[in-house]
Amino acid sequence: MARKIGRRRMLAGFAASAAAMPLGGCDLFSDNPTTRKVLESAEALTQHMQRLLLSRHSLAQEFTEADISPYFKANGSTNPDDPDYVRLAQSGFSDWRLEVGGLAANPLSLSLRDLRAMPSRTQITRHDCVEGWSCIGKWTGVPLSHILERAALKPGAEYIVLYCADSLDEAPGADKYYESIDLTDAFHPQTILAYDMNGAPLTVPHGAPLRLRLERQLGYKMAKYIMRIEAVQSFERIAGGRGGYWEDRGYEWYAGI
Ligand SMILES: Nc1nc2c(c(=O)[nH]1)N[C@H]1C(S)=C(S)[C@@H](COP(=O)(O)O)O[C@H]1N2
Ligand SMILES: [Mo]
Repeated sequence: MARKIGRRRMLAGFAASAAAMPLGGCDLFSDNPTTRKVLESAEALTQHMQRLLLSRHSLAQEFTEADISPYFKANGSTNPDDPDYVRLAQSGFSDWRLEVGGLAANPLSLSLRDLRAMPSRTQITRHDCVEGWSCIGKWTGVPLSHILERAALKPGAEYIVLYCADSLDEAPGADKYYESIDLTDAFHPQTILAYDMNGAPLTVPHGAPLRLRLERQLGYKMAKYIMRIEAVQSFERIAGGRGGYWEDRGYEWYAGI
């Protein structure tokens, strides 16, 4: 009991001091360096606590066929207009290849048929979007660990970057969608490159021909329309330098749930 009150007091104290901070509402995600530091250290703490409390390797909850959502919302890009992508989609992705490179001793170029011939994993999981909706779906694909083992990562590789075909920004030459994850998440058993959803090939709205499933993090981490993956030591010099399309626009890099 004493503990509960202590915690409540602490939270009340935190709320009071947060309220006292000289912030206009919209400053929260602005360039205010103090704000950024506070947010970044809070993010680091969340990541650290989650990994202490739940093991780095614990599994996200899996569901049954009966739990699958009858309607699964499609979000973000749902129909990329990139000319190369449109051409690949028109021929049923028969000419599409997943390029695997960067810090890899054995770079790969894999067709959908190659991926479908690899070991697969199927999982029924809940997708949580940062916007506040969730849907349950069944996903089948190749464990990313299998591909990375085949590619033989070189020493120094710390992150896997996933490059997508689409952009959410219509300006010519705009940044394309991309994401990055660390090797702990890349080798997690539920981290798969999915080509099937609910027992059928992935549709364009949901990321055809290949999308990431990363079940311990929020939806925006799960890159759709993947064209290329790269092992890197740092993502500082890629696009905005924060490790993802939405991260470059203020979202957290580690979006643990
Ligand atoms: N390439 C790409 N991947 C993306 C997005 C996007 O716009 N482009 N949106 C993200 C967001 S915010 C979510 S919630 C999920 C949506 O996946 P869904 O369309 O299958 O629901 O994809 C994520 N991956
Ligand atoms: Mo999302």
